[in-house]
Amino acid sequence: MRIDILTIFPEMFAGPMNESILRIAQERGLAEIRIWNLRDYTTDRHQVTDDYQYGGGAGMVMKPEPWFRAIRALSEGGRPTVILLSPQGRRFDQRTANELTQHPHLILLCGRYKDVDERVRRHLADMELSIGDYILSGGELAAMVVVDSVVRLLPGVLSDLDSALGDSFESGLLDHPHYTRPAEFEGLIVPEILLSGHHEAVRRWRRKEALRRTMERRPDLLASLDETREDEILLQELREEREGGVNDEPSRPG
Ligand code: 9D3
Repeated sequence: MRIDILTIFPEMFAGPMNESILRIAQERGLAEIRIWNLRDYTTDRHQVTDDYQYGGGAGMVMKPEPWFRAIRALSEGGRPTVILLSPQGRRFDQRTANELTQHPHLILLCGRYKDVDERVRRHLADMELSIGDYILSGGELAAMVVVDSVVRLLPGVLSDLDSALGDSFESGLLDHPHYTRPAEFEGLIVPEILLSGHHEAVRRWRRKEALRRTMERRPDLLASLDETREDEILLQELREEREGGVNDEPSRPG
């Protein structure tokens, strides 16, 4: 997969794109990620990318010409999928990440200032994405989020061991708690069942704890869960524990 990123702050990408999973994906030739400075596609002496908005009002708008020149230059040999990162975009989610793995060439446009000229949105972008309902200073961090979540899904990037299949959201539930050694740390113990060696009991405990967390923290996810007979039983147990007033959530020591 080829990913081109257009930005006026290319240096923001140096760290995240060259560490960990994204570095491995590139070293293995599974992803080719290129960062391009939008200023290099201006034609004026001062390499200006923004201007005042027609109609007046505070806040600058990104000029259309550099975007159009850049996309033209990066589109040789195919029709890339162009994605504008903006607060007006559809919310990016795991389903969209999965869908984007099917596109061999992505171009991500990182907006800055108040907005990009509407003609960029209407005539260059195939898709407009936001990463959530909070204000960022620009599209760069959002682009990094999208790249990270898409590239780790490409076949061959993750080891079988931490393959994306076991991930939270693939199951539609939050993850269950995890523990590692020691079995007791300053009096804090690991749930006995995890040390028991009873694989079926461990599996059931994990499913129940995943359901518990989802119920407590993200009840919206439960609404679209395709409940098995086991889930039904586990959820009933959780409701009964609630009525009994049992609260096993650890509290932060003072
Ligand atoms: C004037 C109202 N604001 C729009 C909601 C102005 C504004 C805020 C933040 C304009 C641009 C930005 C910069 N943000 C992004 O470019 C952005 C973003 C975000 O702020 N939140 C979540 N996802 C994204 S993707 C790009």
